[in-house]
Amino acid sequence: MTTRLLHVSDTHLGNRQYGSDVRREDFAEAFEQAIEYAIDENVDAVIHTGDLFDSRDPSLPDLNRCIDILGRLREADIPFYGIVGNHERKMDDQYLDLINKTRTAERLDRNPRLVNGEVALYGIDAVTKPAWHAEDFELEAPPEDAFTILCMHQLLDPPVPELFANHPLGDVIERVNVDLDALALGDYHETVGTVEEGTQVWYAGSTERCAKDEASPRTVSLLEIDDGELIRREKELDTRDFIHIDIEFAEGDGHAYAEDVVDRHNVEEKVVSVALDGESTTVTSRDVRGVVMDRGAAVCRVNDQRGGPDLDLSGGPSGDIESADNLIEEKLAESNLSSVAVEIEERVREGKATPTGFDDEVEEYLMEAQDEAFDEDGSAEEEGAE
Ligand SMILES: [Mn+2]
Repeated sequence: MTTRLLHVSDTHLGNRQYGSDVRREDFAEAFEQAIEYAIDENVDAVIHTGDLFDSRDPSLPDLNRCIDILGRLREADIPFYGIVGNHERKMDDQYLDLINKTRTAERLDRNPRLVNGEVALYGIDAVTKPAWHAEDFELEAPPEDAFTILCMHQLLDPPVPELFANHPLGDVIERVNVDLDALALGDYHETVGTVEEGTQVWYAGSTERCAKDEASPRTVSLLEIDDGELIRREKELDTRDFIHIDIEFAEGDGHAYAEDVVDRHNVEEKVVSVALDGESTTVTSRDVRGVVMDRGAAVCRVNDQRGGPDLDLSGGPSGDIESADNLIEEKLAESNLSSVAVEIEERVREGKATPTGFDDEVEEYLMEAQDEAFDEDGSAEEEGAE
């Protein structure tokens, strides 16, 4: 028997990239394309490795749209299995749980879901950096002879280049108690893969460009599992083109000059980023945006670097400023807190007080943690330093 799965990831539904509703629609359409492909290919199931939504509070229209698209899968009798990514992660219930109630999606966990009686799917939601060292990677044992696939949403090296990765891949392979045949990953938006100690490891990539440096084609991965062997093929999605235009101004260059430079490019229906360099002139970035949009661009973003000192912003905050949450988690990870402290910090940061308030909630949580740590058999749970 052959089992065929479609691996989709990082769809970021609701992303109004560059403040554009056109882009928001693009993200929905890319997801739609992936799901249509799953239906055309009549796969046995779709797996999604997180960041289904771009934010932890997706709008009602985004949620509705998502359920509509997933409804088509359901009509085709194809189950959709997902995990929670860092972008959409909430403290308690997840939007995926809500969608689950419409019976169009199911959340993977540490118990295997069997597809065709031969492929065991597991899922571990995105683990924050500070919680990583205390995370429990224990999975329920799979049925004998099952092909095991674990879905996660983390930046692991390899195949993610060390510079962008958060943890070594070996961490996962070592800490998971089950013999994994495959590790299907999300979070990294490029399509890359590797093999480690007999485990096939790969990222399906995002379905739309979340940043202009995500230049390569967006893909989903078609998995064919036959007799314990996995063959993976990438399917390219048809997404909107990005184009970059540099306009170097000399003194006295006016509107006509900007038009000339723009006219050397076909901007129609594209996402256009323009960098203005050189001398400050009377032409404003708004003027340039007008020129580009007049020529039929879908979205235009202008970065005016004229006149000022030559700043190299490539490594710093440009279009995609790292979120404050990331920076906080970065610092917390360095302080090596216990899982209890990490959880409390997260609840405070999410800032959603229960009706009884934070005091009671935290107190209750601490009591539970205490009970758990010093339970009857006297075995204190191993944790990092408080
Ligand atoms: Mn993502």
